[in-house]
Amino acid sequence: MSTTAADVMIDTLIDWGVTLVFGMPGDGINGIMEALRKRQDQISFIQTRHEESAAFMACGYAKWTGRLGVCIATSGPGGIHLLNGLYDAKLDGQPVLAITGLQFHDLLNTCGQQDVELDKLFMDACIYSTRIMGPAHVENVVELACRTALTQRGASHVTIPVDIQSMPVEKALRSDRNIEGHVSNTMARGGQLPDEVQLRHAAALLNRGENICILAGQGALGARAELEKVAELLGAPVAKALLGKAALPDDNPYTTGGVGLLGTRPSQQALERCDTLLIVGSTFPYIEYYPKPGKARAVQIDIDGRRIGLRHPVEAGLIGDSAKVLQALLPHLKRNANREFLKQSQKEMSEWTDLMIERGIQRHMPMKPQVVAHELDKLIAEDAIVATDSGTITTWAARHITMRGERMFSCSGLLASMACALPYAIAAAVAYPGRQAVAVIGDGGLAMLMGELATLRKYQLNVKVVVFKNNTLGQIKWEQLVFLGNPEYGCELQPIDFAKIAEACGVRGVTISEPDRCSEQLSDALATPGPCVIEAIVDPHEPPWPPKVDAKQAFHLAQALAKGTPNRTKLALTLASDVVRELI
Ligand SMILES: Cc1ncc(C[n+]2csc(CCOP(=O)(O)OP(=O)(O)O)c2C)c(N)n1
Ligand SMILES: [Mg+2]
Repeated sequence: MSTTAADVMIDTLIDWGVTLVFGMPGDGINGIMEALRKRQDQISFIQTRHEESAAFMACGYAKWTGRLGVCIATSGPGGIHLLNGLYDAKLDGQPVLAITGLQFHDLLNTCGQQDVELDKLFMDACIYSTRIMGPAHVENVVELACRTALTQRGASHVTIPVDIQSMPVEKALRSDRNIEGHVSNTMARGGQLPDEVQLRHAAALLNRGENICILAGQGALGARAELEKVAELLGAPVAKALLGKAALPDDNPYTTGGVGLLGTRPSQQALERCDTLLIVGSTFPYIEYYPKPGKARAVQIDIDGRRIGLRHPVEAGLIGDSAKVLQALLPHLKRNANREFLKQSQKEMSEWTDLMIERGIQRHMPMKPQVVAHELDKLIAEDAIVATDSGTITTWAARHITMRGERMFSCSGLLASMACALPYAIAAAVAYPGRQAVAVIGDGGLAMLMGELATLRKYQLNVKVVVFKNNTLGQIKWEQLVFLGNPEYGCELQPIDFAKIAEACGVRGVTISEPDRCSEQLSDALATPGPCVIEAIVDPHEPPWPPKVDAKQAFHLAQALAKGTPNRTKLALTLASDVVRELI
C-alpha cells in the first residue's frame, strides 16, 4: 500500500502529539478521512454537527489542555463554517490548526462547485494559512503550521486539493531542492525570562508602592502559587479578568474576584484606588476599568511583547511566562508594610460575597437566575470544568460560580461569541474523561449549536448543560435599556422546550422552575451518568447590573421605561429592589 499525501499529513499530526481531531467529513476531505480511519488507534476523530462547533472545540481543547487543538472541514461551506472558532483562537491566543479541502488542483478557480479559496479567506483569522501544491509539499507545511500555532499562539490553516490527498508520495514528484527528510517535528521551548534591568526596575517600582493592586488574566493560569506569594508580599488584592478566573481560587484571601462589567465592586474599587498596578498575563479589554492614566504606576508581565502597555501605561514591561517571571521577581520584592489596602479590599469582598449569597437564595417566582448559578456552584464537582457562553449568563457564572480546588473555567474571551459553551464543554469532556464538564448557556446561545446535544449522546460525554431560559436575548435587551436608553427591540425569543429537545437527542432533560426545588433537582440531574440537559426557567427581568451602577445608566433605564419598553411594570418592580442596593 503506497503512502498518500493525506497519510503524511496525519502522520505529521501524530508526530506533533495530536491525539484528537474535531470535525465533519465532506467530499472535499475524503482522502484525509481515509488516513484518519487507518490510524484510529493513534488519533481519534470526533464528529461534530457543525464545523463552527469543531473549531470552538479545537480552541476549547487548547485552552483546557495547553495542547494543539485541531479541526477539520470540507471544501467551501464546511471550511467557511470554521471561521468563528478560528477567530476565537486568534483573539484569545490559542494554538489551533484547521485543515480543509480544496477542489481538484487542476480545476481550481474555474467557477466549479465549492470552489472557495479557503487559504485566502482565512488570511486574517490565521497567522499561517497555505495551500498544498503537491504530495511532497505536505510534511513541510503541516509541520510549520503546527509549530506556528504553538509558538505564536494562534490559528494556522492548511488546505489541500481533494485529488492531491489520495496521491502517492513518490520521489519523482519532489523538486530537486526539497531534500527528503529535511524537516523535523520537534517543538522548541525557550526560557522566556525577562530582561534583568527591567526586572530590577519593576521590583523597585513595586517596592515603592503602598496601595498595590494586581490584575491577573489568562496568562496567570499556570502561576497560582507564585501569584499568591507575590500578593502576600505586596499586600495586594488580586482582581481577575474573566479568562483568569481560575488563576487564584475564589476562597483565597487575596482575591477580590472578577473585574469589569460582570466583575465585583471590590475589584473595581481596588483598581480605582491603587497607586501601583501589577498586570499579570492580562489584556482585559475594558480600559475604563483600569486606573486612570497617571494615577497608578504600573508593571506588566506578558508572554507577548506586543501587549505590554496596550491598555494602561507601564513603566516596566516583563516579557515571559508569568510563573517564571514572578519567580524571578520574588527575591527582589520587599514585604509591603501597609496592609490596610488589602484589609479594606477583604472587608469589601466579604460584603460583596454576602450580597451574592443574598441574591442566590432569593425565593421569588419566577426563579432568579442567580439562584440557579448559586446552587450549581455548591453542587458541581470540585474539579469540574466550567464553560460559559456569552450573555447575561456570563455575569451569573462569573459572579456565582466560584473557582476552588482544581476547577477550570473558560469562555470565548475577546471574541465573546455566543454558542461556544457547549463545544468547549465537549472538548473538556473528551480531553478529561474522568471529570465533569458543565456548560452554562443562555437559551439564545444553545439554540445556535443545539445539534451538538446529539454529539453528547453519541460519545456519552459527561457534560451537564445548564440552559438559563428567559426567552430573550437578555444581554442585548439590557444593553438597549441601560446603555442607550431605548426600549428593547428584536430580543424576544420564541420559547423552546429544551428538555424535550434533549430527550429527542437521547439525552436526559430536566426542567427546573421553582427555587425551592432547585437544589434537589439540580443535584439529581448532576448525578445522571453521562450527559444531561438542565433547563432552568428564570426571570427575564433580572438585570445583570455592573458592579457599580452610574447615574447615566440609571437615567438611561428610566428613559427606556418612559419610552414604552414592553413589560415595564414588571421591570420596574424587579429593578426597584435591586437598584436600592446597587446605587448606594
Ligand atoms: C455569535 C454572536 N451573535 C451575537 C452576539 C451578540 N450577543 C451577545 S449576548 C447576546 C444575547 C445572548 O442571549 P442568551 O444566549 O439567551 O443569553 P442571555 O443574555 O439571555 O442570558 C447576543 C445576541 C454575540 N456575542 N455572538
Ligand atoms: Mg436568554
